[in-house]
Amino acid sequence: MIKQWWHSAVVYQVYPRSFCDSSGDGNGDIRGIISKLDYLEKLAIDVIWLSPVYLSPMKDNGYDIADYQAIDPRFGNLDDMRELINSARQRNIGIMMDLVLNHTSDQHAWFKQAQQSRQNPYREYYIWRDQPNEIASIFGGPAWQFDANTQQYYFHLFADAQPDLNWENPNVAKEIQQMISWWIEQGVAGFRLDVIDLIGKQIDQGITENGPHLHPLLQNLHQACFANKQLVTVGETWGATPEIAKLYSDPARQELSMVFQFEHASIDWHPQYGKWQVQNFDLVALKKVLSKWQTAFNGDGWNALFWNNHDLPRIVSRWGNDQQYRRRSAKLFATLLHGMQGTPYIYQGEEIGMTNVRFEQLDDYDDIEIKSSYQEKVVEQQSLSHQQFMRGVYTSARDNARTPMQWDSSNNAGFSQGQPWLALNPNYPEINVEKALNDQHSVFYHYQQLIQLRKSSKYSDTMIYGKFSLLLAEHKQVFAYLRQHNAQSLLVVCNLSEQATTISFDYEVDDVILNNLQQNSLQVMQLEQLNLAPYQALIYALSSS
Ligand code: TEU
Repeated sequence: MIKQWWHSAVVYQVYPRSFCDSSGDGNGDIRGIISKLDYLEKLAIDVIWLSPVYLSPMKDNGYDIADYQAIDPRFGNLDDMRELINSARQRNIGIMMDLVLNHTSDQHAWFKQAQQSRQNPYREYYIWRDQPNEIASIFGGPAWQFDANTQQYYFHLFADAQPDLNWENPNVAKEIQQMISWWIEQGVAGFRLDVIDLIGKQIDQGITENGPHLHPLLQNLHQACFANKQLVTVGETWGATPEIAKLYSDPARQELSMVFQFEHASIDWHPQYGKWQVQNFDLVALKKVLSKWQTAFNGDGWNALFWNNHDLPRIVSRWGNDQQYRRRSAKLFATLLHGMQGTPYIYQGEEIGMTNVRFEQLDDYDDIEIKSSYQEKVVEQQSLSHQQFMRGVYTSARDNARTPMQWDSSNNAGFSQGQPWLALNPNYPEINVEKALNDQHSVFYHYQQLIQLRKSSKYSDTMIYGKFSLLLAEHKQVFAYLRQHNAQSLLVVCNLSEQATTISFDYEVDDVILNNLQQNSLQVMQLEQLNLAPYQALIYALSSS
């Protein structure tokens, strides 16, 4: 495998509206991010994935872009952005921009033009039909909105304020390529491509995901923008199987560096109600899915590793224990993920073990997906009761990840001097960055150690390139695996349960590299009888003899 700089990189996702507000308007901003670069440098991440900061009416928090080459005034301006890129670069941190290429905002100049008349040159930048078909919007309701002025329907896979671009029109690709090249000139390190698996759609055949034009479009994009530039690119692909992921990330095909697959992230979703009614967590199924992805590539693809992002609930609340074992289970999930092969992504607040939130009222939430799904499932179809839906919100809603970052125990957790756009999680006096930094056993320092192990230890090559093999595949509590590279073997052992358990391996320990419990190493040296405490996580170096 040809080594790439991003194989050993760790990415940190910033959701700008909720990260740090320097202006006091209640919204995080770019200068706020600049003020926290020292913190991110201390964590030792390499790349910041910046969720959208472009001009936007914020119907979907910036995933509805009105101008790809302007910064929304809530977040600052282009000078702030350039300063962020430069200040980050001085700390060897690259900026990964979020490209939303499937759709724009209905406030984008292209769409405003397109709405003028059927003859407008921008009309074909979007998708229009006289009659809607049966395709539904991912946010609920039909994917079609009637435009009274021109008497046709336009297509939108997300909110009606997010019209889909028509990628069958070569002018769309051309404009997008110019825009991307402009961002590359500004010095960014790479891109995350939002719902990229939707751009090859064939509406009239009812195909939205993985359409026939998808890979040719990406190859053109690569050639026009990414080739020979040492950028990192990651596609968001909800519909990827390992075979499909290879099409994107096989270096020989020149498309993307890697993709986010969501098989593990939707493993407990209900067949009918999806995330609004989750099913019991099944560890054996999770092990199966993740080890399938770990062993799918042999240099012809690369994994993106993540538990969290701005669309997913907090992992410590989801499959860990965010009460009695919060710190320990947060460290466990970190160990499990960072021990695997691929590029790890950390979502803001994950590194201090931030948890899901429980607001009383639906109105306390902001997310358009919550509102439109409520409208569809509770009000219109009446397939879920209000209480059932609220339970779904508490386990799975996107706002769980979007409450403001908890910096300290002062007013508004040090996030803002003003009125935050979304309420804070009331647990911020207990869970915050200041506390974490003052405690050498905090979740933060566990993440820091994992990053250090990957990037600058004698185990780096094994952490990055080691071959993965799952152990104890059928064990109902323990997730254990080996990573092997040349003569070196690492063993990762995690007890994902509230019960202690004893397991046995036929290996000899050379060293205990990481333990999320404060314990004398001698207590865990004997692998033929290894007693694991609830949520205990360990990484061993094994003897090669
Ligand atoms: O997400 C894609 C997407 O499909 C999500 O909306 C997902 O289905 C949902 O959260 C799970 O229930 C991307 C962005 O990450 C998301 O924030 C945007 O809302 C969406 O695209 C539209 O741009």
